[in-house]
Amino acid sequence: MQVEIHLEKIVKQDGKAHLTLIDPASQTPEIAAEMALAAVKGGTDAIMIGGSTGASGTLLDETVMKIKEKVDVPTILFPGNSAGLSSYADAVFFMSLLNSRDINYIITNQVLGAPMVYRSGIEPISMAYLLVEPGGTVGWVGDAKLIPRKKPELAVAYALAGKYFGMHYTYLEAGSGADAPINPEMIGAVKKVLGDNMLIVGGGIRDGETAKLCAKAGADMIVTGTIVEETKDVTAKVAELVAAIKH
Ligand code: 1GP
Repeated sequence: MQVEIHLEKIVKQDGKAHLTLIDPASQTPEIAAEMALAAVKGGTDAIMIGGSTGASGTLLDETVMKIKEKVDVPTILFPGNSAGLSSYADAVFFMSLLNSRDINYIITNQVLGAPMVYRSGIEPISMAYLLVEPGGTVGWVGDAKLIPRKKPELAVAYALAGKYFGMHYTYLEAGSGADAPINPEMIGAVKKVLGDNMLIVGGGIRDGETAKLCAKAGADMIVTGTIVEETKDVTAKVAELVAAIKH
């Protein structure tokens, strides 16, 4: 499956895409697969699999395999480091945490993981990963020099640098479970300079209204993770988010 082309088609067709993030460390592979199925029933377009801590090895492989048994939307790895790769997934967000102070998150993990991506044939989707306040666990783990919430011009400068490096996607990340999502001004300013390049926004989005604000401001894809873990009715919650962002 050509995942990048597939996602582009969805964004062209529906205006926006919704991605569901599942952290393999948060539940068993069986429950992860049930959550993925429920999210697909709600209309999610792809399942992202990863996390900053503990999303690796057998647990990761089994989670990807179980999810793939249940759903036919793309599975995309969202690795916290080079151990977050699994040959069973369809694609990987091959990302660099551009505003990290730690070279490991900018290039070293990517160098360590690249041969495995090459051998396994998982599709790499190049991405500039940008951490904005509050940043959460990933901000701490990735030693990010967090972009202040009210400094869109800094996010724009990073996004441009990523684009000029040839990265196809930009991800504005507030951190999983953030109490405030990326603000619309920053999303709009970044999308303006990205043009046709894809903009993903995530972190702290819990309801349709917030998802809609982010989408309207310029996000092409909205990621939600925590709310899917917390809600009892995953299908209904994802349906709410999807209905809010798609035309
Ligand atoms: C985290 O942006 C994603 O990487 C999702 O964040 O868990 O807050 O939905 P939430």
